[in-house]
Order: sequence, then C-alpha cells, then structure tokens
Amino acid sequence: MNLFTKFFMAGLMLGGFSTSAAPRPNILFIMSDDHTAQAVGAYATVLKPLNPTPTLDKMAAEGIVFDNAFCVNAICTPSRACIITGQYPHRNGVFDLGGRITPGNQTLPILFRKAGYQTAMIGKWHLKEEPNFDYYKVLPGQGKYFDTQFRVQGSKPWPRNSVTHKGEHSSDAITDSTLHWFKTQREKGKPFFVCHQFKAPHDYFENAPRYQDYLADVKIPEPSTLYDVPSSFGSIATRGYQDELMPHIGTSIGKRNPRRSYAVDLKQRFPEEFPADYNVLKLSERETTHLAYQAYLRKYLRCVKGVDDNLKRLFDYLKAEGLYDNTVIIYTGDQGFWLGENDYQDKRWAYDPSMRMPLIVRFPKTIKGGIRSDAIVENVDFPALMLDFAGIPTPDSMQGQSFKSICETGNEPKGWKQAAYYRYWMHMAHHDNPGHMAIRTKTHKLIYFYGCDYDGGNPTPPGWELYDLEKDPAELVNVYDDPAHAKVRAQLKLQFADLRKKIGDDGSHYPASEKIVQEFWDYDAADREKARKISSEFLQRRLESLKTSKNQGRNQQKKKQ
Ligand SMILES: [Ca+2]
Repeated sequence: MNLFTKFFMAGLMLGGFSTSAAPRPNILFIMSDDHTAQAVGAYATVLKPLNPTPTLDKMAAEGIVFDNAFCVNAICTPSRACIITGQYPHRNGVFDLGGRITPGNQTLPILFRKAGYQTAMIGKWHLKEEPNFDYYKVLPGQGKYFDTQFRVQGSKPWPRNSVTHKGEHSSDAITDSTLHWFKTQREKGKPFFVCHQFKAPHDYFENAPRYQDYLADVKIPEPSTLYDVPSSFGSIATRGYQDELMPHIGTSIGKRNPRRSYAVDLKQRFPEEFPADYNVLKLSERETTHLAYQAYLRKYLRCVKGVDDNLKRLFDYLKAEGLYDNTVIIYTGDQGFWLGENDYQDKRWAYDPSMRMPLIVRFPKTIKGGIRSDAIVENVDFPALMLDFAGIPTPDSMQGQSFKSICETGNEPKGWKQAAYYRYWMHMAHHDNPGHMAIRTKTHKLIYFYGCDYDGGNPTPPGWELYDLEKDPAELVNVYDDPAHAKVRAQLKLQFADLRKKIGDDGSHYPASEKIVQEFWDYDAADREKARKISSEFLQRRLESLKTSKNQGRNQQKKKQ
C-alpha cells in the first residue's frame, strides 16, 4: 500500500466513522449575574404581568425548566468556581469572593479542549486567573456597565492585554463579542463549547439608555412581605433576641438597616428615579420602602430586558446559521436575588429567593419541549451535565453528577439526590448575613445559623430555622420549635450531618468555626441562653461601629462638598 492509498483509506475510515456516530452537539452555556428566577417569565409570579423575558420564555417552552436548581453558596465567585470545577467550595477552595481557580484546575474547559471541542469564554468571569479556554474575552473582576473593558489574549502575559468597547453597554458589548467570535473564529469542522456570561443585572443596575423609558410609568407589583415581615419568620439568628437585631441583619429596601439600604444607596446612584423632594429622614418607613422598591425594580428589570433582547440577537444568529437546534443551550443565573421579599436586597441567604437558580435547557434533538422538573440539582452538577451531552465521562475529581437523563425524560434516575447542600461563609460581610449552612429537600428546609467568622470571631447569635415547604413555600413560618415537626426536625438533622460528611464539609477546613458549629448543634437550653447573650453583645458592638462610621460618613460628605 503506497502512502497515497494509506491516506485515502484513513480518510475513508474517518469519513465512515463521522457518518455512523451521532455528531457531538455544540454546547452554549449562558449565565447572567444575579438574574433571579422571580424575574424570569417562566418562573415569575408577582412580576409575571410585566412579561420580563419573552425570549427566555420561548426557550423555556421549547426545553426543560428546573424548579429545584440550587447553588450551594449564593454569591458570584463561589458559584462560578463550582461550575468550572464540579466541586463544592470547601473542595475547590473558593469559599468567598477572594477565591480563585488556577488554569490547571479549570477542569470543565480542560476536558472539552482535550475532547476536541473549540472552547470560548466571553463576558463576566470573576475567577481572577487566566481562563483555560482556546479563546477568551472577559471582564476584569466585576467589570463595568459602560465603556466595558475586556481582558483578551495577546502578546503580553495575562492580565495585561485588554480592549475597551467605548460607548457600549456591557450586555451589548458581550453579545457583540460572542457574535464576532462565531463569525470570525469558529472552526466549522469542530463542535464548540461557548460560555456567554453577562454582567447584568448585577447591582448597581445601570441600563442601556434605550431602556430608560421601559416601565417608567408602570407601578411595579410588590411582594406581599415588602412592608410587613411576619413575626413567625426567622429566628434569634436573623432577628436577635426579642427582635433587637432586626435593623442590623440583612440589608434592606426601606430604611430598616441604618448601615446599608436601597432607600439611601439608590437615591445617591440614581436620583432621577426618585421624586425631587425625596428625603429619607422626613418620609415614613412605608413611603421610602415603596419608592426605593419601585426605583430598584425599574433599574433591575431594564437590565434584565437588555439581557433578554441580546439573547434574541444571539439566537437569531444561531438560527440563521443552522446552529440553533444542534446546540445544547443552557440558561442560568449564578444565583438568585431578593426582589424586596421580606424587605431584603442582595443574595447570600439560604432561603429560596437567593438559593434557587433559574435553569432552562433546550436541545430539541433529545429534549421534549414544555417539561418542568422538580428534581433537585445543584450548580456542582452543571459541568457533568455539559460533559455528558458531549459524550465526555465525568472525572472522579468532580463531585457533581450529570442529570442528562432527567433533561431527556423528565424522570429522576434511581438513587438521584433528594437534598441540596448550602453554606454561606462570608459571615456579616457587605450585606450583614451571618455565616450559615442548610439542607434543602423537596419538602423541607433546615437552616443552621452558626454565626461566626472562619476563625470563630465576631459572633452573632446562633439559631436554627425549619420551614415546611409544602405548607409554606415562601418560608415565612419557622417551625423548628413546633412539637408537630419534632420528628422531621430530628430526621433532617441526622440527614444534614450525614450530607456534610458525604460531600466533605467535615469541619477540617476551619476548625475554630467548626467548634462553634458543633457547640450549638443540639441547641439545648444552655445554648439558647448563650445565644441571647451573644445577641446583646453583638448589638452593643454594632451600635458602637455605627457611631464611628456615621462620623466618618459625615466627614467624607463635607470633603466632597
Ligand atoms: Ca452573582
């Protein structure tokens, strides 16, 4: 056989192989930042009449919608790290916003590259190190809404090559960049794995000017607990002894939290969204809450609209190129977000508004349209799912598992997980949320606020909360001390301790914090007495620090004037 025949035969074999095996699908992973399920039409209740996401809703109607998709730590960098590594934060080392994933540990793109996929990461990245993709164009840190700068590949080492999209909104610039990649970089002979990641609608919510009139004259529907949070909600951990910490735990829409609220912050950022005579000191609590909520939701939903319209641009391109139906398209937000429920803003809590992620998967070749699943899936499972669609085995290093069969049948395979794990480590940082952990099943949620730093410092009162999600899906009645729930409480605590061991959050990472976790685990009468004392001590520390920061604030204002 001469050389020509050898090549010819090899060509025939390769050709034969590629026609007999099903072609590998493309994967397009789309993630927004802080786009919560309540503001996706396919999930929305209160905001449904506003029709916030027509493009996403069409995708949802043609794919599968997950009602119980959860992040294991509701904050940007950790959620992204879980998706890139398939590991929980205590395993991948990204406990909080300071974490990073080195290129060698970015398992998801590494495996796609090895399998011959062409890979690209475009938009918000937030994992600090150089992305291990064939191509990248990513925001530095949080990035900017306007005149968006991107870190790109080039002659200088990471992160010193950059380009700026002057005069453009980030959602437009990110979509332009992804379209540009498709038009100029895509190798047609290879399947692609593309991550398209918006900065929007992260706070503070700067919309493109073309949306400034959107919802300008609409009274946005308000959640029922915006003004009145029932006394059955929460625990000493979130309210303090006899509610003494209500102003100081969890930042607020209205002026409840004197340190950080949208009633004050949004007025400074977006004065045009408030009446000219708005004065937080003169207006009632109810009035400031109402005005701040309306301003907040207008800005947030304008950013959401920009995301949805840009997705239409992207999908229209994929349709025109014949790529829309042979690409597995996944849409999610890196975690949920509070839209005024319980007067909360931001994320971080283990309660559903922030723990739940919107998750829609569309791939008409194997997924029937119009399915909803209540299967519990976690963000650590997302990479295994994407690899599975590409026919790539999940490595042992990944703790998550593929749920491709759930996408394709709507049914859970035998032995599929029945509980999600949650842990928020950044005790009292930024938005005054105590350190806590939780287990969430389809019917219940048990939350344990152990309330301390990594080193056991700055204690807030430890407390437990149990919610019966069948009777109380909004998590407004803490039944931890209800005798009728004693049995389920005991059972869940055992399941919780087992789950911690199973996934490896065994206390070895931060022993001083674990000591407190163990001390208040049984929560007997002595623990409760101690929690009351910690509540009072925390209040004293907080009031002292407010005095100091108020003086600093006034001085800074004087300087500015
Ligand atoms: Ca986020």
